[in-house]
Amino acid sequence: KFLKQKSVGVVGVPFSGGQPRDGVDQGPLKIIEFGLLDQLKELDWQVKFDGHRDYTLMKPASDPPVGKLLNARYVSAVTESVASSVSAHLQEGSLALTLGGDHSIALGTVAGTMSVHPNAGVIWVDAHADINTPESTDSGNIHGCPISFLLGIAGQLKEFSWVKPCLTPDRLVYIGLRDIDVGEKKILKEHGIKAFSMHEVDKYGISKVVEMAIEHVSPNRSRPIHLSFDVDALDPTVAPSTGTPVRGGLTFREGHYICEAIHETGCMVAMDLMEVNPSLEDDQAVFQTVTIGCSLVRCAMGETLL
Ligand code: 4U7
Ligand code: MN
Ligand code: MN
Ligand code: MN
Repeated sequence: KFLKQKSVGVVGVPFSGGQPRDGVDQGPLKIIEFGLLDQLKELDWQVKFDGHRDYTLMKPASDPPVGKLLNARYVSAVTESVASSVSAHLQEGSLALTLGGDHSIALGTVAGTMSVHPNAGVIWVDAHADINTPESTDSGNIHGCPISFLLGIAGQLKEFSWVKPCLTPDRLVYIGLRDIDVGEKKILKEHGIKAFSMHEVDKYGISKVVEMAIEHVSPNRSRPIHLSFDVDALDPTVAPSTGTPVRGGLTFREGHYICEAIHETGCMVAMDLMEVNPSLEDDQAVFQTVTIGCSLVRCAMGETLL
């Protein structure tokens, strides 16, 4: 509906600067090694892969904390570049698929989407709300903050001067939340942001939750959808290799159902798959996490069970 052709631009972002644990930068490499690009071709997508870009070239020689924020200049430079990659694919009428890397990258992907589809809605699937401001963050890790920058509630930081507020609170919805900081709770309330925590998933079931989430950000499927999927939304028994696991998460099927239902809308223009860290847990856990990451993407891009 919002794409010109069945083609996908794949942006691999081997970046870990939004959080302290090494290894998440190897996510894109492992996912592609696993064969995701061929799997998408099998689904009849024309695949354009940007190649494994080396973002370490953008690392500033010195990057002292900006208030509490860590690696602010580095995150800003990488996300600005990601925004233009995503934007270029969308401008050509392709879907943009971004593989992370830590979730700070979504500051770039969502900004890129909004530059081409300014009224797009965002479905953020995550155990966490990632809406801390530079003031509210305790950790200083920017992967916990991207949404506040997108909404324009982060204040003006000269290090992030390229970021313009591009998302409104009514075009954002969460699924899977279960570990929200006190400051984040206040922000969600204050701005009336729609959120389906694991409590609502238990209460209504995943199909009702996804239907309500889609209707919220894309009423009658009138708006393009950006899906930002943090694998830690899934239960750690299902996707163990991630930096900030939280128990009580989505099951294997619930995760896939979300992707299938979003595909069925025909509105998805961009997807992020974030926080896969192949250096955490054992080989079997890594295999399990990379495997599920690929199958989530395939489902969002049209793979069906029958
Ligand atoms: B992720 C946290 F304090 N809220 O800000 C923070 F609990 O992209 C976690 O969802 C952020 O994995 C998690 O550091 C970011 C913390
Ligand atoms: Mn996240
Ligand atoms: Mn998370
Ligand atoms: Mn995480």
